[in-house]
Amino acid sequence: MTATATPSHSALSELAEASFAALDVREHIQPWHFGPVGAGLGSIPVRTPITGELIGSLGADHFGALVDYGAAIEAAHRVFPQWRDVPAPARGHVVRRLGELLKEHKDALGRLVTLEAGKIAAEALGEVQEMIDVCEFAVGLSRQLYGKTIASERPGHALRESWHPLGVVGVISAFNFPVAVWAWNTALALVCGDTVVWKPSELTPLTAVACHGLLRKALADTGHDPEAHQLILGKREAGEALVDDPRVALVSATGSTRMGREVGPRVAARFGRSLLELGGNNAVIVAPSADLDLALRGIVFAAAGTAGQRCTTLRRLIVHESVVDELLPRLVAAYQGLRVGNPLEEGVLVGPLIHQGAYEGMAAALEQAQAEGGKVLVGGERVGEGDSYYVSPAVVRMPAQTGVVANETFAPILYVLAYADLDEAIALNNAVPQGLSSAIFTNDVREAERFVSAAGSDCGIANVNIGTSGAEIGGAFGGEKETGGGRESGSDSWKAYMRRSTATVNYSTELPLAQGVSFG
Ligand code: UN1
Repeated sequence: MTATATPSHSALSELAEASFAALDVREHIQPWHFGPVGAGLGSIPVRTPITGELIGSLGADHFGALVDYGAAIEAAHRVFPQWRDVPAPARGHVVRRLGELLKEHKDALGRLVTLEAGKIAAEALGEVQEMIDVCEFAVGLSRQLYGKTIASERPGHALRESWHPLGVVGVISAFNFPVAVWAWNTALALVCGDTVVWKPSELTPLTAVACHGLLRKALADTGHDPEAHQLILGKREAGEALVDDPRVALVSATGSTRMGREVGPRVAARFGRSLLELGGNNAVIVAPSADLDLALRGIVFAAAGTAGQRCTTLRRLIVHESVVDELLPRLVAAYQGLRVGNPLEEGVLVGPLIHQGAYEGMAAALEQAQAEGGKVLVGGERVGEGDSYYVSPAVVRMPAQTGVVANETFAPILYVLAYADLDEAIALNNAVPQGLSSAIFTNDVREAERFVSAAGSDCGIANVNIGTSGAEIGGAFGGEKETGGGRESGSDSWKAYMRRSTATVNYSTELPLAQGVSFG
């Protein structure tokens, strides 16, 4: 593992300002402003994990805008009836325009993602591409919000289901996918006829303001009220405003299981809906017949990519005992070749952890793993010093699936376990509280099909011969158990953003009752 030099602070603030200016959204972000630190603009700090320093600040025209979350929800609620009545294909035009703006500004927005979340450029651009993809999906969807017609048991009656807009959708998103997860929710919610209030992670407010500006520009360009999208910046209180407000019909929240444990019951207590995408503890099984070259590449991207900070990150490697001794030295060598450092620099594959807390979480997990009999084969060290937290991704051989292995530590630690037969491997895959993503590397069709069958992986995502991360937007995304059960993005996930209405229309002159009931 090699480290690269960290850039100077002022260079990064200049880059942030230039990238933000290139988006050309200044007039669409009121009441927000972005400017250099110390320009007296406001109170929301913009930091970069690249150096850990402030690279600017966000402020508002009036203090109220910073704290009046209720006013933002009220505005989204007020605009909803008018947005609901726009025909769905015309709502799709707004999302198409958003997709165009994202294509035009892909580089600048990607750079902001790198600056605020610390992702390497290739992954940041991939994240913006994921937004563009979901916009394209949503535009098509805007002409395919299909209901069902059902054969009525009564003569002269028509029975059908329609899908109607739900209302205000609250989106709570996490730092690690600061823009794509918002786009999944917002592109779908908009074509479904909902208005949106977004509470981004407090760690990534600048990318949020940038996306807010791009969407409001898309709304204005297509002749619609920009108030259909609202942004609330803040910490826990901002999320709580969405969770507790009965005007918010659906709360779609991405984050830790701990967060979801609070959000789910609170939203349910007011009979609101929630869509939860929470922690993952994803495993790859490497079977005796696996193509080890393929497996190695898949494993390294899934485990060390994004510095281990994806909900889909590979955290557990379950290797057949006949190949473990061949695979592990190759894995260790691949890890030794990973370049850790400034994510803006070409050739770097692993950027920084988001903050000190993430580093401390990783150090504590490694300590616990060793106390539970684990052996660190490579990595796990802090690279560099100061206010930024770079680490070398770690591989830890574990004697068994012990306590620490059952936890999601949001950092690049890969625990390795050996197995003797497939039943055991599948049992290990399923024996954690989380259920997001999983994969098997095998060239045996029986094993592959078994893994993706009902008796196989219990996760929302079960892959064959690819890693656990990097899902396409076309499938439904989400997981079971402590991952929260929600499904976002492709397939028929849109149904979560609409309400279903069943209509029975009697076009006869009689009034037959269902179930043959005669009354009087
Ligand atoms: C997340 O980490 O919250 O499948 C989302 C993936 C990405 C999305 C990750 N498409 O890794």
